Amino acid sequence: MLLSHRAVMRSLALSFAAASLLFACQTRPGVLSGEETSEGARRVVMSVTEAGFEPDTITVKASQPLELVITRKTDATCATEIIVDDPPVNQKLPLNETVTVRFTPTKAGELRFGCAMDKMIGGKIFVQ
Ligand SMILES: [Cu+2]
Repeated sequence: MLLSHRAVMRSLALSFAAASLLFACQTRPGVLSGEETSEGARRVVMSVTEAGFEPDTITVKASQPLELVITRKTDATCATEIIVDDPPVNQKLPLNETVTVRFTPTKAGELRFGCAMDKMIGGKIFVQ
């Protein structure tokens, strides 16, 4: 009843592939980020650290109000506000204060967000 070496290797490879797939799905379009509030908005918790916005890629639905609950935890980067072009968002992120940024993405596609310097520190919102 011993598994052959090859069978063991194959099942290891399969579980690795499954784990990678699961991991990929968390950041890829298709799986919505965050949670739905009782008011029907989508709430995503983010922070700004020395690595930038975390998470820096989220997926949401067009026409669903979005609430980004953001806490900036570092003064070491220039990401002291969050900018979105369409719809226009420009919200200061005071250090160590949790700010709720509310807007509703209207069009499906990719929406960039980030700091005031052309979103050099920022990320992407996949709107589906
Ligand atoms: Cu910047």
